[in-house]
Amino acid sequence: MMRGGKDAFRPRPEDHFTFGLWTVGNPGRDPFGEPVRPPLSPIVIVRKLAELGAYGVNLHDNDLVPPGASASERDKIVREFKQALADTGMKVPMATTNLFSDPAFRDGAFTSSDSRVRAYALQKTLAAIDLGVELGATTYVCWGGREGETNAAKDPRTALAWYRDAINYLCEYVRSQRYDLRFALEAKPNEPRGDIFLPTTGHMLAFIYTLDHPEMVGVNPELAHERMAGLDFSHAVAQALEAGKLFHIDLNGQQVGRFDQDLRFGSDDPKGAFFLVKLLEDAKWSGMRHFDSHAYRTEDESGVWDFAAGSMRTYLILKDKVARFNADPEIQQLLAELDGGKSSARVPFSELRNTKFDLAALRSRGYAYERLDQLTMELLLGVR
Ligand SMILES: [Mn+2]
Repeated sequence: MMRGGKDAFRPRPEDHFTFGLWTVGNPGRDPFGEPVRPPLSPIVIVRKLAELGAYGVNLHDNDLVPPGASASERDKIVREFKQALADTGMKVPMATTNLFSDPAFRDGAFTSSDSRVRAYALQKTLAAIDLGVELGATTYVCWGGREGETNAAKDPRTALAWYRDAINYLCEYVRSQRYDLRFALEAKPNEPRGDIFLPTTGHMLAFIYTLDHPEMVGVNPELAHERMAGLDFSHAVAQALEAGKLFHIDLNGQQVGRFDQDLRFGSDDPKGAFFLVKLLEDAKWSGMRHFDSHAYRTEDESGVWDFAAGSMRTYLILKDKVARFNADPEIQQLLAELDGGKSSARVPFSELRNTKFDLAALRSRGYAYERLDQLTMELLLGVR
């Protein structure tokens, strides 16, 4: 639907935009510099995002409950957070576990060489699953941030078997508790360390079918992570959608071949962002549009809210461009002609061996993709 009027690109809860507490809450730390912004409390984040039109927030266990909190401290924090959710109508559709900050996870979590670390990682994840379910989450994301340090230490086949055991164990736990919860595995090729096991969404998809309960496990593709690997993000998302495995998605911006930039959605490669939005909207995908990104390190708090509002606004602008693309007579005419126009008929499989093809015509035809792509660019650049 094309939008109009002064509120044309104003986000609404029904647009299903969500942010991690860790995204707008990012204090601007980097490997060479200390934090530049004071921490924002989860309650402030919930209230401000609700004002901006978001649907909900997602969290790692430790984004809400600091490590080492007592049971009574935890309960107080969770109670106050739930009150903020109730006051604003904000939801928590997804939760995850921090399995990378604690020095105990220096060799990874589910694939650490130390079986005690692997067991602790599972224990921490069970507690985080309980917290997520208590807050209403129905999707649980697993990102193995530090899995895969050095090949001198372990046979990668063994590490993958440990990884599989961990996900199988977590699925059994969810089944035993009768939780309404599915897992979404998030791939990343590198960072914080040189290599991470299961580096792309395609690797994750293949891994899922080796699990005991593949029906409980899908993927959480992240734009920046596929782009870091130099891949077309829309292709990864399409494969997940087509397999019925797109359980969640992380939107942001990223230049190929750089450090993990986590830029504002659409701020880099707007054309790639457009084709992603087109894919999700054409597929009528009903999931959350989650932003896993953060504001430039230059920003103060008001810059953080500009970043959050901009992320949602860009998505809605691109969604409007998708509607324009789908309604553009010249673009649609070019698309309709691709398969030889309306007069062409598919060759029935039974007649394939005896069909004569006009190879001279097939060899010399043009596809008009230059014109199609230019029309797309003109639409995106605002002159069409
Ligand atoms: Mn992510």
